[in-house]
Order: sequence, then C-alpha cells, then structure tokens
Amino acid sequence: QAKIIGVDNVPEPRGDKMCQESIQKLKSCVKQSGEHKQRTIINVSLEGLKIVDEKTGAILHQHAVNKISFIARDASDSRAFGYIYGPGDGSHHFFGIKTEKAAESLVLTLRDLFQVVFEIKKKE
Ligand code: I3P
Repeated sequence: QAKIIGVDNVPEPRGDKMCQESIQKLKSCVKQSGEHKQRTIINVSLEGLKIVDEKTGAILHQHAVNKISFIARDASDSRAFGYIYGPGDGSHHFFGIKTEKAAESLVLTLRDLFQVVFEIKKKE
C-alpha cells in the first residue's frame, strides 16, 4: 500500500541529489494544494511495477523493469522513496511514492527484482 506524492519531469535518468530535490518539491506541492494523495497498491512482478488505484482497481501506471533507470531513498523520510521512469522518448519522469510502512522493504524488493531480471537477460 502506498500513496503517490506526485510525478515530476527530470532532466537526467539518474542522480540522487536530483531525486532528493524532486521529492521535496513534490511534497511541498501536495502541502500547498491541501489535497489527499492518491491511495494505491503497488504490485511488483517480473513484468515490473504496476500501480493500481486502491478504490477502483484501475491501473494508473505500468512500468517495465528495463525502463526504470534509478531508485532513490528519501534521506529525510523513511516512508518515502522515488524512482525514475523513462518511456524511451528521451524524457525522464520521477515518481515520488509514500509507502504505508517503511519504504525500505519495497526498495529492497525492487533491488531483488532488478537483480533477477539482469540474471535472466544474461542467461538469454
Ligand atoms: C495527514 C497526515 C498523514 C498523511 C496524510 C495527511 O494530515 O500528515 O501522515 O499521510 O496525507 O493528510 P493530518 O494529520 O493533518 O490529517 P501520509 O503519512 O501517508 O503522507 P494524505 O492526506 O495525502 O493521505
């Protein structure tokens, strides 16, 4: 279970400082708007990351592993993290996520996933 803090266009496919700045920016946007963040379920499989609306079950985002270029912990918030998705047209989108529990377990799950996908590709 997680909430989407927001999505931000970023100039680079990776970079910790850039992600830290982006997540802080997204958080202050949420604060200013006064709106609730969207509640979702994040599903992790070999296909990648699927973000589904908690209420309606609608698929909001589906991101293949090979299009995720970076994962960033939020140094100031143990329940937040973000990742950069590149659809392949040269653009890069940072997704800021707030998890229900500690973000670390999802971050580690994603690291495992990338490792497994890498091993599969290597065998192929
Ligand atoms: C809520 C509180 C929650 C937060 C929630 C806020 O404010 O900060 O911790 O959920 O965000 O509305 P309040 O205490 O004034 O009710 P998260 O910790 O999951 O961010 P939300 O409205 O975006 O769900």
